[in-house]
Amino acid sequence: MEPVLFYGVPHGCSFGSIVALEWLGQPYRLHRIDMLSKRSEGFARVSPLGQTPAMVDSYGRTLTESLAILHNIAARGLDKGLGFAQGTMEFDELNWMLSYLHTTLHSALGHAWNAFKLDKDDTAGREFLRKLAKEKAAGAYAYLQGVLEGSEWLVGDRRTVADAYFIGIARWGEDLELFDLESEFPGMHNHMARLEADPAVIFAHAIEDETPAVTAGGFLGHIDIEEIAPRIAA
Ligand SMILES: N[C@@H](CCC(=O)N[C@@H](CS)C(=O)NCC(=O)O)C(=O)O
Repeated sequence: MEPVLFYGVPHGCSFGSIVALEWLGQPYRLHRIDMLSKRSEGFARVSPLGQTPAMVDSYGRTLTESLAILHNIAARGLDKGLGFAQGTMEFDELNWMLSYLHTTLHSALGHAWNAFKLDKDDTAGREFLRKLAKEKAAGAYAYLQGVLEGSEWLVGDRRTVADAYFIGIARWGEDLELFDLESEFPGMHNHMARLEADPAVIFAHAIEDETPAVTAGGFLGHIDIEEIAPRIAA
């Protein structure tokens, strides 16, 4: 059976995995997780840490962590240029960029998500975390803008899973009201604007927002946890 991606709302980093699956164009299903609510037992079997994204592959094996999922998708999409063969310089460059996006940009903006989840009365805690997020993320945005000065895409000369992952997390700077990206990082904002016009990105927004979503062909619909459970390998 086709792989199932568990994506999180609101504004999950799983957004990038949805975009990558659309670019891949192979059959897949989705399962929605509200990250502000209690997780089901079924989901705990797929993602013991309770985080999204998570994936059940066509053999019933579970996979968590964006980078692992994106590499899985990229390996199935080498013919589409979504990734590169392991052992090549391009693969190392893609792996490096994905790691940078996760360990630097995602973790910087993660401080602001922690502020969002903090007790409303803890003003000092919220302010501290937001300041930290802004400082760290500004450095990452400036760095990525520099990368994009010499290149149309984050890695190589075609869109890859790095661009898919990037658009899912770079948006947080404005979602969390930390930056006005257009005026502060115009070069990076241009890359985001180009990606925002991509049908796969439009699709992923529609999925998150529960509005009509037009797939490039791979999306076969949402699936319930009860239907997935028997497929999960022991
Ligand atoms: N290292 C994980 C982090 C995933 C992560 O931070 N997921 C967030 C959404 S973007 C999440 O599930 N948050 C809910 C929680 O931690 O309870 C990855 O890269 O996949």
